[in-house]
Amino acid sequence: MKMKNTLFTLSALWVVGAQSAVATTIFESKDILTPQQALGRYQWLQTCYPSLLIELADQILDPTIPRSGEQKQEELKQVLLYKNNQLKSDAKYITFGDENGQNPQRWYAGKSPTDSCVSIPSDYAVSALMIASELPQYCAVASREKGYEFIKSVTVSDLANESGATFYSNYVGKAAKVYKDRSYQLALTPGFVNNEKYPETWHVFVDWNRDGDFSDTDETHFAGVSDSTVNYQLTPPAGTQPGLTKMRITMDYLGGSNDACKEIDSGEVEDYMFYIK
Ligand SMILES: [Ca+2]
Ligand SMILES: [Ca+2]
Repeated sequence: MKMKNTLFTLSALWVVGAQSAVATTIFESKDILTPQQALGRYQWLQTCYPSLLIELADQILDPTIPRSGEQKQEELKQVLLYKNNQLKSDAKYITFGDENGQNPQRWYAGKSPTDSCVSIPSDYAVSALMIASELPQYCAVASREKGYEFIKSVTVSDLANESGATFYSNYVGKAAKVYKDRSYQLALTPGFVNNEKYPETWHVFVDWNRDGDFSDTDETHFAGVSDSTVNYQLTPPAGTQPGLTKMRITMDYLGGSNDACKEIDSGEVEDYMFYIK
């Protein structure tokens, strides 16, 4: 573990929120966490890299008060994450990067205490204290059947995610960077459980106006029907503003729906994040 010669002084730590992050290299790291995940990050560090937290505590807490290592960790946890014993909506968490604060290896620290301890890349260090970002609560949706087909891969802009079969997956933290005045080619690939292929219907929903739903004009995209990869050109509507939002993808053997909140019959639903620039 390499933490001794880090950027670990507060003056070198940027504190960034989702909005200001757009203008910095942190934008590129895409390490965007909800308050709950920020807590998970802290707990993961407590399990895997406790000395790193103690080092940070020594920077932040009053050095004239003697504390044990465990007390330092607990106090730092309160400072970063809690207010009046409640998890803060602007909870802070540690992110990592290379000496320029960038993430060329696409490495991410854990987001929950149960994530396994993976080593920090040797040329990485703590690069910033990030402010957690709470997306609106979107309508819940899932598929009824995942035993035949599923969403195997989603690619758009700099996002590429391969996955197995679930009824619903919420890929918070997996974000695609999207410039509001450009078009993007989405590639959507189905997977089949028994290697028997079926034509699948794809819908893509983006909350372009970031009001917490997928029901505004231009937010529903019918992407096509195929038993192999569907390519769909996605263009942000005129007037789209920069910021963080959500993309939902549904794949359904029985046709799916124009309604992003309607349960689908056989297939999968996956949610991602869009970082609109
Ligand atoms: Ca999947
Ligand atoms: Ca909307």
